[in-house]
Amino acid sequence: MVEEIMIKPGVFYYPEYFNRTIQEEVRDEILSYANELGWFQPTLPRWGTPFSVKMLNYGPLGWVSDKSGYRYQPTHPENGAVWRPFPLHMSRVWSSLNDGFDSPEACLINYYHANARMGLHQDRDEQDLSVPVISVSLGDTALFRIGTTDRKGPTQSLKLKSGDVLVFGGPARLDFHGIDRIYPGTSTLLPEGGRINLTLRRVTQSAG
Ligand code: MD6
Ligand code: FE
Repeated sequence: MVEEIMIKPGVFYYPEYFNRTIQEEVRDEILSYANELGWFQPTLPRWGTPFSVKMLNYGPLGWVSDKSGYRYQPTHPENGAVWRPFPLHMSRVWSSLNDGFDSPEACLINYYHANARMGLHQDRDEQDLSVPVISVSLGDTALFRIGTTDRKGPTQSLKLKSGDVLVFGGPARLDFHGIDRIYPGTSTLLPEGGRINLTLRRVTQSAG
């Protein structure tokens, strides 16, 4: 039994969608991956200011950001390695919750230490904005904020806990959102604490 809560039209929240065993499997895969390839440090276009989160990707395309801008590419920006394929549980959550949409092409992994955050932004680097983004949270609880397509519009907040899944699409696909803070010590999943968020996306135009 999975509980589904509509936050607003297009945004659906599934608390503890991944049980502890699955969370541990995904965690172990990510930690071995990070150990092999290393996280990359994204920076803001133009200024080159580092983000407070570190990143990696799974899948044929990965989201990267550096001085030349935001884009999707098949390789790690710091060492040229090809991204690993999607973990089984990530492919499964897409088939279950995004049934009928073309397969995902990218899975961005964000790692937050206790003081990291993510400013309000829109996800608009994908060609096909009709396909929802699916987000999975692991580790410490985070305060997620979601607004409207107007950066200054009203916002609502939601605490995302380890194992929680969010489907973000429909009329909300271009709504501004971000992570205001992490609550340190709220989960035992990650050996060094902090939070990992994975977002699965369709990047190129779906056929038909
Ligand atoms: C995070 N999430 O939870 C950041 N983007 O760490 C996102 O930026 C996000 O949760 C698009 C759709 C769902 C998300
Ligand atoms: Fe986002």
